Amino acid sequence: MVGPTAGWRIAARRAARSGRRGAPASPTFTWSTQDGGPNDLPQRLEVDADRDGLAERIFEYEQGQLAVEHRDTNGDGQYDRVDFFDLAGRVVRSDEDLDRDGAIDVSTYYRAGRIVRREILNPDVVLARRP
Ligand SMILES: [Ca+2]
Ligand SMILES: [Ca+2]
Repeated sequence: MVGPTAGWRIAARRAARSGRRGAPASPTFTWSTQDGGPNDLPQRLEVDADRDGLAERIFEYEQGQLAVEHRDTNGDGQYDRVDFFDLAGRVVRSDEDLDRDGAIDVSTYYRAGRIVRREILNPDVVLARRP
């Protein structure tokens, strides 16, 4: 089945896989939709994998299509990674806040799943993380 319903399922499956180690098996899914009508489209999905009331992942949809995902990768309540998707559902850009100060440090651009460009916005943070 093609359309928003399929998109929802994909997002839910992805979200279910994303639970941190040790988190309860059943995350809380909170959907927001446009109007609740028969052609309703998803607008936003919040996933609280450990059920502490804070969503670790927020999926935003445009015309029923996944467009942006905000992620709290370490569960500190701050969204430190933002992925942007193309119409095929591939990541085209990832913004990362490596030192978790709320400001993006690296933007990585992808084409067809491969990195084509990386913008270093905060060289100090990025260099400090080099092995
Ligand atoms: Ca949580
Ligand atoms: Ca930062």
